[in-house]
Amino acid sequence: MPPLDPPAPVSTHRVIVRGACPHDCPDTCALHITVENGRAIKVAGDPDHPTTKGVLCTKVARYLDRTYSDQRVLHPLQRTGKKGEGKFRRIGWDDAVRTIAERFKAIATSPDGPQAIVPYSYAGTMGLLNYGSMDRRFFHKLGASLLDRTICATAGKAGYAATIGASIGTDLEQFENARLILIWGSNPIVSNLHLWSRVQEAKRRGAKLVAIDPYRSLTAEKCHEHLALLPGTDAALALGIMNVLIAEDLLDHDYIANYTLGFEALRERARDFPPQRVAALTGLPQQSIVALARDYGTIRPTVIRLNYGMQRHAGGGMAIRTVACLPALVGAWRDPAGGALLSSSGTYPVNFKALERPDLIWNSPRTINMSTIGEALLTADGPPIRALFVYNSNPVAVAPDSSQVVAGFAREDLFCVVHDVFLTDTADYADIVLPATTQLEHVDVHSSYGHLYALANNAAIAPLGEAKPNTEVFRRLAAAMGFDDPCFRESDEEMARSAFNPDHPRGRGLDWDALKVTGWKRLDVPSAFAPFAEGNFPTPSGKCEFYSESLKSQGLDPLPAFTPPRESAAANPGLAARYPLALLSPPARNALNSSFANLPVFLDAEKLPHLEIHPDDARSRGIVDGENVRVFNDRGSLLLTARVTDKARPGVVVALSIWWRKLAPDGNNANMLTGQALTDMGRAATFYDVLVQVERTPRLNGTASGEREARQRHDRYQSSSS
Ligand SMILES: Nc1nc2c(c(=O)[nH]1)N[C@H]1C(S)=C(S)[C@@H](COP(=O)(O)OP(=O)(O)OC[C@H]3O[C@@H](n4cnc5c(=O)[nH]c(N)nc54)[C@H](O)[C@@H]3O)O[C@H]1N2
Ligand SMILES: Nc1nc2c(c(=O)[nH]1)N[C@H]1C(S)=C(S)[C@@H](COP(=O)(O)OP(=O)(O)OC[C@H]3O[C@@H](n4cnc5c(=O)[nH]c(N)nc54)[C@H](O)[C@@H]3O)O[C@H]1N2
Ligand code: SF4
Ligand SMILES: [Mo]
Repeated sequence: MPPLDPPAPVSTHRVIVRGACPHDCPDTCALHITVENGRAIKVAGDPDHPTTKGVLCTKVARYLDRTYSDQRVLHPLQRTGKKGEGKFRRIGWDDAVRTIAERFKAIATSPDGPQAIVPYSYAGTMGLLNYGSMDRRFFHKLGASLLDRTICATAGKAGYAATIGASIGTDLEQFENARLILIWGSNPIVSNLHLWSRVQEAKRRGAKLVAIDPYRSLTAEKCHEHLALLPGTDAALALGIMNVLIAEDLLDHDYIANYTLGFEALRERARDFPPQRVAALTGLPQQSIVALARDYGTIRPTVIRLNYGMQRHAGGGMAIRTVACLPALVGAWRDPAGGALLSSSGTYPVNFKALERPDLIWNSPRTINMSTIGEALLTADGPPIRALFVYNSNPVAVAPDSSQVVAGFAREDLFCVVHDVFLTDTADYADIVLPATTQLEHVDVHSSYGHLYALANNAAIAPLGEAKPNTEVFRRLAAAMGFDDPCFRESDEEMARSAFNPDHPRGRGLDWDALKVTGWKRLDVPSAFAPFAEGNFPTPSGKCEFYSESLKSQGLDPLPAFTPPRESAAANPGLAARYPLALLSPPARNALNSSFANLPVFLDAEKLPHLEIHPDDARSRGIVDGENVRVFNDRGSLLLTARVTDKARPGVVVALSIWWRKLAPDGNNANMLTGQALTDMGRAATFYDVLVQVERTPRLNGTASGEREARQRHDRYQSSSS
């Protein structure tokens, strides 16, 4: 086997470089990149890494298509057309950096001040350096507005923390030892492949799999049972399970007495949720609820894979909090293969203070919520947003309520910089576009939110064209702004060395110089990690909190509770009369949010954006399979091709996402229909709390013209990229 050393950027022989997948996926695979004469020729999973096991998803198995795509942006660009047109001319890096620094200085010294400048970034790359380090330092020193990064997970994170204390849960590697696995608001075949292989192993060993999802996802299809509840009713189901566990005394009294807080109050609350009522709230048969509770109360070990799908609703935080109470009631945490997993990110001792340097903040800046960027661009409280710097994100495609988002980005008086690998929907609105490196071209260090290994990503090849990593862009901008703190001169290697806190018990032995040679290392936790076998919850009380004083102090219900979706017949019957169908837009298999959705791996497989609709809902609207339909609500409308299928339960329609707007037949995607209302906890987006109506459309009738339109858009896009 060839040597596994970080190579010189150009080498004359073949080497394998150790890397890590940077995408927003819980699996954070360990990569082997084969490089020959300075060119990457193969990207494979590390066969020795215990969760990757040599397997990559189809997207990243074709990573070279991304890195060497002829659609890459390889030089800085300046806008020549109107906002949104995507017309640019090539400029030099010095020019680009000077232009940005001059605009930022002018805004910072104007009466509006530096808070009129806003960073906008999310998890385009999850490497700790390129996710958040030099960029944060730069904006803190500048005095820019802070960004609340709420687009994905903050409702669930807050809900889980209210019960458990931190994002710590069952080890992915233990799932194969479980006997009952509830896959709850999660679609691992699509979004967590390496957990799915453990679940399949458990199935082979005789475990029972239950999917809880309004949609018969690829995963639900492969489970023994599928409970297709109404969207946003998970907390009611969990309270119904509790009701049965208590009524039939299927509890672990000893665990409850020693390691939980507030059981008596919870018992009272659960009394309000008898199976009959829960059946009405969730749309599930009463006997399924009782049977599930009996299984949950008697089969050991039992584990729940929760994912973020179920928290994109008004009551999303409380839904996760409520489900997270279940394992303690039955003592499931006693077993390493029991308990629950939402995210493992809280297990890592990441040294955010060292990376991001919040001590550089000098002006108590305001915070802009990324989930309401449309509103913020049009009507911010305080100084108007005059400049936006977008990186690691594609808000014009992914942020809710596209009409407002697009109107905001189209403001001619907004100075917008976009740093990306491709000319995304967002880049089309930029004044300056900067070329970003892909993971093969830069160094980074990784935690994960699905397993328990730290990983190193060595640069496998030299940057293509004039592409630069995020860290280098902000280093250059800091220099141009005259920021002279030594922290702005730190190299990526120096920052990588400070990424983990070595004094933390779980961080022992996490040394960058060793990590970049070995590629990955497990956190210092036992191989049979059972974090809460004997309590030790990282909550204020040290117990699993059925009753939460901290929720109460925030004005929230201190007990698990059920809040119906904001857009539902229960909460808003008038709206539901006009728009009777709930729309879900969860991830499509061959894209990662909007990443990869411009590449052949996605477009060849998905072809056109679809709407999955139940035969009953289609029939009553006269819709036949393959026909184009208009999906609409008060926020906007979208053209999709109908797929009549009972995968969508009656009353629910599904549009797998996230399409690039400019590659879709009508130039829109599902976020035309999503709204900017926020969740109960964590100020997060409510992407799946959406009501719509669907009708046959006279426009674009027949898939052929839809496909032709899509192809024309695609060709226009290809010829516009540099
Ligand atoms: N291939 C691929 N993988 C991905 C992504 C991707 O885009 N593509 N995205 C990544 C990211 S950023 C994230 S956050 C994760 C998301 O990972 P998941 O949370 O697994 O993804 P989702 O598809 O959002 O949600 C999973 C399921 O939740 C269901 N769901 C929706 N509403 C409800 C509800 O109210 N209750 C219940 N019980 N279920 C509900 C959806 O129908 C869907 O099948 O995946 C990551 N992995
Ligand atoms: N309708 C609907 N909308 C959704 C969701 C949904 O399920 N339905 N899911 C939501 C969720 S869970 C999430 S997490 C968000 C995701 O939203 P985003 O975080 O915006 O994710 P992506 O769409 O993948 O866009 C990431 C961008 O970062 C770029 N990028 C990658 N690496 C780098 C780098 O090193 N440097 C720079 N500068 N750029 C880089 C990529 O090319 C890509 O254009 O979308 C949300 N939006
Ligand atoms: S996207 Fe997820 S499954 Fe695919 S290679 Fe990356 S970490 Fe692994
Ligand atoms: Mo996400």
